[in-house]
Amino acid sequence: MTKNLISIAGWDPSAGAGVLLDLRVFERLGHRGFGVITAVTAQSPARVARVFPVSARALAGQFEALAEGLEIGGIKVGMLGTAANAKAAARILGGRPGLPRVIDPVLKASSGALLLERKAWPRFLETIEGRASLITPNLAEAAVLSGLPVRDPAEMRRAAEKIHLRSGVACLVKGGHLERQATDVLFDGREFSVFAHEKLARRVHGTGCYLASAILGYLAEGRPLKEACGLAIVRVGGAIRSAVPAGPDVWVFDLSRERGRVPLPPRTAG
Ligand code: PXL
Repeated sequence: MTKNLISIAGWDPSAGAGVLLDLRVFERLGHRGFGVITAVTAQSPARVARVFPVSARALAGQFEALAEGLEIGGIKVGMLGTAANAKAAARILGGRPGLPRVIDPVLKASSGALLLERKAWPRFLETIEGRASLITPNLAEAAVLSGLPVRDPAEMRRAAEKIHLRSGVACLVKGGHLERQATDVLFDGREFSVFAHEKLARRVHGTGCYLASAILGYLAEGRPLKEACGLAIVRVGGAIRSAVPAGPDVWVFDLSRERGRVPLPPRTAG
């Protein structure tokens, strides 16, 4: 069941997000993790100070060399930095149609730094069209990608549907920033699934990276999309409870404190 999973994402030296976090999540779920860097960031858990994107050639070159000798079991895409890198990542995803592929459309850090240059935003869904199993925007990202206001579960449904319509990719809109209850809404192209969970009053750096990586880990095990999303959402809740403080109003995951695998229900068919 162990698969080789690749994270195509940014380098966060504080290890709270990006490739460094993704690999630990993959390994926590029993997989092997590999990384292709899209951008180097200078940051602390609280703030992204600078972003230094790598060239699209460097991105493609890393992947090609890695893929030569590796049987790939799934790909996660996170921060991309530039429009050219978004295209390079889309080309990679398009070349592996049978694989589980999860895109976390990272646009901006909570502290405001751009993690994808703004000129790539309007065509992002076109760029990735039909090339992934799932896209996982938060409320702000869903609003940018759909062009609709996204403030409550009804608006999340409309945005998920529009993002799917424009991209041909199933969409999980994450409601961690909703005011009261945290609710995530999945639209798979046919039906909606709503995942309601407790809102934990903690701002944990890297939550989106953790969730997308965990979903990929469960998809790579052969679980259906809805089940993979549900399991990953529960898993992230546990990880948030094990997080540790890393400054004023910011927490970070500490995977060494997450004991064992979260017990899983038996695999369902489909
Ligand atoms: O959480 C978004 C994110 C993703 N990837 C990298 C980041 C951040 C936020 O800081 O640095 C590399």
